[in-house]
Amino acid sequence: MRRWQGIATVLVGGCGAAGGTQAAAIGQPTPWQMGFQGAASPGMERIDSFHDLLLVLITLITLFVLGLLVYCMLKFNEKSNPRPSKTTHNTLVEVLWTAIPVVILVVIAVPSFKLLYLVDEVPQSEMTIKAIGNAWFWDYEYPDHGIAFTANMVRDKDGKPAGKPRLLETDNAVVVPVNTTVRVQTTSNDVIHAWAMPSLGVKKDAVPGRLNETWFKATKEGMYYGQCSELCGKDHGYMPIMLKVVSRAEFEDWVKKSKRADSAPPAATRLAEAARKP
Ligand SMILES: [Cu+2]
Repeated sequence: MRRWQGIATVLVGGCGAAGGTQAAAIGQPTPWQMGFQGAASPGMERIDSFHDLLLVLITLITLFVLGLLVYCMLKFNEKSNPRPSKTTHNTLVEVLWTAIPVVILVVIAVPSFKLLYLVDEVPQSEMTIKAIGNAWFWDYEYPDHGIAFTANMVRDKDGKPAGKPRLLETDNAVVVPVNTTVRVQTTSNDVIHAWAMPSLGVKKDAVPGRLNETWFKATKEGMYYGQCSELCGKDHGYMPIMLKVVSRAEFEDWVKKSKRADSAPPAATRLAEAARKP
């Protein structure tokens, strides 16, 4: 039934469903979801609107080309046009089919580059989290707060809490305050992984021996789920990312509690030692 509901939504919703006008769940995927997950950061909102712009453009271009093809097939087939014209050039048409695609490309390029720089350049950040990929789990560090922990996936055999998404829940969540610019640094202890959070528009490779960075500013409180997004080995699909966006007061509480808990920085030490080696 759900399957047919999904198909019906696509047929009725048309471009709108794929374009994200349909209310998509924030923070996690839903069955038969067609568009992106709901946006909860300025970066993802811009990615959404850029996607919508491209969808409109590509739909108009496709319909236009289809119209031309149908027109040519009807008007210039052998029956309706037995004596074809020998015309080989038409200056106006040639100028148009050069100039119009250039204008379309410029219309695409301007928001594209704006978006590229928006997501690429980390603005003045208020805090940093470091995600360190391992085969197959994530280590996290909060250098500003002196917190470090490991997050492992909650497996079915460990008793998944009811109502929680399967294969996306971890034993420890990354916690960040709402409306705060967070710098995310990614690296890896073994192979290439990627730290990705769809609703926040974040995806960054975690490469051994290299420190990559990106950023996000979550605008809505709640639970967000992501996954390692670089094929990294046999358990690639089992190293999810769980991120909890809370109020600033709750975040401060969490920091206090986490500091009290014994959280020896496993990966930090290993990385620092590796960096010191010549
Ligand atoms: Cu991975």
